[in-house]
Amino acid sequence: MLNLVLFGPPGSGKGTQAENIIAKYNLVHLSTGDMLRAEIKAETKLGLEAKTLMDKGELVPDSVVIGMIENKLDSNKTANGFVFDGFPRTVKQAEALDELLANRNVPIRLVLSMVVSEEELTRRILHRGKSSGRTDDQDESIVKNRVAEYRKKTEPLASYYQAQGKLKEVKGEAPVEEVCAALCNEIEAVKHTA
Ligand code: B4P
Repeated sequence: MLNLVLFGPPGSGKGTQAENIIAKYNLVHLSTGDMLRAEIKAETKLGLEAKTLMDKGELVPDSVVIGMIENKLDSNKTANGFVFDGFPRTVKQAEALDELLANRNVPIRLVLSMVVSEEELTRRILHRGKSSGRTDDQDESIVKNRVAEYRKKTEPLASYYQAQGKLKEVKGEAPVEEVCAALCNEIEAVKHTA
């Protein structure tokens, strides 16, 4: 099973590149952001609670996203592998994911980290905000808070995965096709390893 994590700050290209990678390698896309937005759209209790936090640019509680991921792993038992997009975002989430995957004997093979400057992240997200309808994409102070949450709670995961020898960095400011090619080079290097 080819399990990959797409890692990087908001706006670094995780969702964009996940689409390319799942199509090329026939994998299942697990985006916690998309799952939360689906809950918001369906106006579930979970969605309404998540919306309050997401609209401020804050992370939702670990237990919520871990539960969502566990359900998806169980409902996709025959998948070739998963692309985790926007998950894990805290050390607690990363530890939970390692445990869920260890119980299923299908560990993470590669963590692809996309490096993009703060200026470019803000530019991309505010640009997307003109058409995405996402309230968290439309206000510069919310975008800055999302990046600050990333620096404080998510960036420490880089050393967590570095210590496992799974982290590979890719320059994320090139055109989408070039970033995709760089990510695929890294995937090809691990694809046939155990
Ligand atoms: P996400 O949905 O994960 O939001 P994101 O980080 O902005 O998405 P992404 O990074 O995938 O967007 P992309 O760069 O592809 O999370 C939203 C919120 O949900 C979080 O703030 C949090 O509140 C909550 N949440 C989600 N998961 C959670 C978790 N695990 N724990 C707790 N809370 C969680 O796209 C950005 C733009 O850049 C696009 O317009 C794209 O077209 C453009 N772009 C991409 N690549 C480009 C390139 N190479 N060149 C030019 N433009 C590019």
